[in-house]
Amino acid sequence: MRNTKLLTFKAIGDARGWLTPLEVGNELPFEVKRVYFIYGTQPEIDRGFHAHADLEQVAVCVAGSCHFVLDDGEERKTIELNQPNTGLYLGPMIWREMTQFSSDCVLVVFANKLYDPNDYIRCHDEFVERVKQGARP
Ligand code: T46
Repeated sequence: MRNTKLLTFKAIGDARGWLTPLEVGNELPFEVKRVYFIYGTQPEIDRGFHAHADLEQVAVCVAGSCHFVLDDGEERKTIELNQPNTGLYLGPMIWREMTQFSSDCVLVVFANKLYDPNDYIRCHDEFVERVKQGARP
């Protein structure tokens, strides 16, 4: 799907456990301006239901699991995140719904911009209309 990508990071293991490094310009494809964590979401709760007009993010499930339902205005697909060494790149104009959180899920999200509520498209009809009008990168 356009503007989304699964990223596989290094998992460096030894007798003590695992370490996954994320470096800007290597594993992370943009300068990071903001990091946030989502945790304590119960399995019956869904989140997201929006797209961003102009934001790049990488989401990493560092504990537990959750599903991302992705929609580029033409196709829809579901990705499960359940590994600390897997990242989901989300570019602009991708509708996302996060579902099926395990109760121990910790989602870490890296973003290339500071928080801007005006960047959110929260109406799916408006999102599809903007995709049709070519409002995609
Ligand atoms: C996204 C998905 C994956 C802030 O004050 N600063 C922030 O950086 C963020 C991300 C949120 N907030 C506030 C805004 C709301 O009052 O935190 C509250 C919850 O945010 P929201 O309802 O947007 O959370 P989700 O889980 O629906 O969506 C979040 C991100 O907002 C969004 O960019 O792509 O995770």
